[in-house]
Amino acid sequence: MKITQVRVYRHRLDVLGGRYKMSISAVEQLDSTVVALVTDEGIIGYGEVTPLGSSYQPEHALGARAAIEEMAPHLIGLDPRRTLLVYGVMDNVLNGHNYAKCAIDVACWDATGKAYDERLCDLLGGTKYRAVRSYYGVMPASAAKTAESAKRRENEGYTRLQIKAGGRPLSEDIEAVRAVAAEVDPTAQLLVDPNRGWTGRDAMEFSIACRDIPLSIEQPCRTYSEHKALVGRLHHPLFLDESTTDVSTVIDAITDGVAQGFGMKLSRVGGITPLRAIRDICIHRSIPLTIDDTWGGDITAAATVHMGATVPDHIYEGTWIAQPYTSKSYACLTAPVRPKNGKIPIPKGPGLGVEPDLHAWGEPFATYS
Ligand code: 0XW
Ligand code: MG
Repeated sequence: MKITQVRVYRHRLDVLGGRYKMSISAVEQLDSTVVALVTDEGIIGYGEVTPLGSSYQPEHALGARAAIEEMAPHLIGLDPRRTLLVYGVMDNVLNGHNYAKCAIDVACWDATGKAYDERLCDLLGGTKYRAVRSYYGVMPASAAKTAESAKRRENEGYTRLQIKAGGRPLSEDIEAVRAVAAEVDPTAQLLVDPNRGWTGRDAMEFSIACRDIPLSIEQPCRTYSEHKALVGRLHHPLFLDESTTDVSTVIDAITDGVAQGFGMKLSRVGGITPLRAIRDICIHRSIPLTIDDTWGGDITAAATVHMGATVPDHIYEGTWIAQPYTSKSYACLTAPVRPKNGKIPIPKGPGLGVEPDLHAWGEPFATYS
């Protein structure tokens, strides 16, 4: 099987309620790039990259399309089932830009699943589950409002709640988290995520002030070094998210004792191929991780759900997908990928199990052959 054409589609995704806010960035619309790898056997593989605006991470939508343009001509003639070989070609023609490589890599895995008539989760080692646990990100608000929305999500079936923090006086974060902890069931898994909005001192003060509450802290500071300086100084486990940019940083974070867990994003690390390596490293070191992405429609959601389904239960922290936060996405012919009672059913069918409604999508943004 050979790739004969690379099509790039562009979609606008709208945020439900108008705005998704984090400590130092907010988004209202997302710019999604979908890659379709067309093959000589009639199989088409799909992959997507949707950065969370341009300031959440160094990734941005224009960069994704520019990087795909640079790599696309080199993909023609390759067999998409040889996922490592395709990755090698991408690395040879372009250094870095993992997020753009993600869209191509996911499309290769989708095509592989379709070629062998296997679901992606089965290609990745198999699963015992029909659905994966999801978790909910509660946006920063007053203590009372944060507690109320955390309770609402718990009632919807979410057993893990991520409380967004940062971008305001630390005392307000502490109050909000204490209010949530008092409101939800003691068995709820709590994680506080300032998305790089705290200083190291904020993280230490927060951890002292909330010492009595079982929770984890995710990516409080901007840099890896700031988190390294926190080793031994927190009373809570530290998860890294934005700082873990590739497989190598994950290895460092584990061996340096910096991270006790990861908020892991498919596009940041470069797709299924590198994420599979990270999953395996975490299995061998018993490190908990989420399997998420920054944003995306059903293609990204399916990719993260399939991978999430293969993570052993004792280290699986759930999969966040953007659908509950999105009012408008691209059309698909298959059943929507959505959480129900806090769990996301694994899409049926080979590969990702998602079939775009190409008729509704119209003309591609670019085509390479
Ligand atoms: C909650 N998320 C997984 C979704 C947004 O992309 C941000 C992210 C996070 O944990 O930072
Ligand atoms: Mg995070």
